[in-house]
Amino acid sequence: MHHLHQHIIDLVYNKSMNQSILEENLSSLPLGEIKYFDTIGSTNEFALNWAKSGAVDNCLVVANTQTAGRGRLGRKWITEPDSSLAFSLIFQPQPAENRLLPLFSPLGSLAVAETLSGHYAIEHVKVKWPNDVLIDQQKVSGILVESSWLGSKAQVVVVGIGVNVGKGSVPPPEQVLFPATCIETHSVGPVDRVELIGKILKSLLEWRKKITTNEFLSAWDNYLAFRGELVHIQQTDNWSVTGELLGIDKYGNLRIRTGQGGILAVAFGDVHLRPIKKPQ
Ligand code: BT5
Repeated sequence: MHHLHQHIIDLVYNKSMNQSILEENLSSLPLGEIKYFDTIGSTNEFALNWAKSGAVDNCLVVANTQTAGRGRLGRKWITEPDSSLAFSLIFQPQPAENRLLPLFSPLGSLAVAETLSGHYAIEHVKVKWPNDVLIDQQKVSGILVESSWLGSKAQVVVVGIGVNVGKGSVPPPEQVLFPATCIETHSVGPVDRVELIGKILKSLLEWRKKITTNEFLSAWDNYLAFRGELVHIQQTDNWSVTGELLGIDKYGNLRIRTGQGGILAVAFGDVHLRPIKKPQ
């Protein structure tokens, strides 16, 4: 019953998203073509295929709900209808960007973090390296960057962003590995998804121009969660490390001070980062 009630609230406030509303509201941004779907498997999957059949730089795929939304490593991303934002932006990387592919996920998380704190006055917005945006240590957004390659060059980079907007978007605790939240739990009033995507995209496209600069890195570094804290990083296989989280370097690697006092750079890849609670 509670869920139904919430669904109706989400419908009333957030439903107004469709092809023409998006085109109209995003017309001031330097985007390519926009494709909106009420239901889709995964916007990232669609974007990768679309790129193969001619989508140009900055084309955008948006969906109201995804039936096979994906996270990293075959994990799932849950996109509830009418209350979530799910979209993918297609980039054809410039040569300079091709050397900095690991920074595209930070590009997405910076845009989301900056939008939430700058435009929606939400406090305690942080980025959990490498790709989650947190509010009060709970996940509000996830970013999945996928690319298709020609030889050693990425031909296409797809930046996929999922954001929990209304309360109906938050998956039940048993379906998530890390606590989840949504924007409207923390914002003053209801949040319009079309307005939100416009603000995120504006920030993202602006920061893309600066992806090679220190300004970009320090803006991103400012949002880094767990700095100075003890964290545990686990890679898929047998490798893991525990140490103090120091920050990121110019390639987007995470810097960790290990127990032995050495400093380690952990590459963005398939990693899990967890804070370690200090004894009281
Ligand atoms: C991510 O992966 O966080 C990347 C999510 C990217 C989603 C976007 S939506 C548009 C585009 N199209 C796609 O198909 N994907 C992208 P990862 O770090 O692997 O986290 C996945 C984990 O987050 C899951 O295993 C769950 O534990 C949790 N999770 C799933 N849905 C969630 C949600 N709505 N809110 C919070 N946590 C969620």
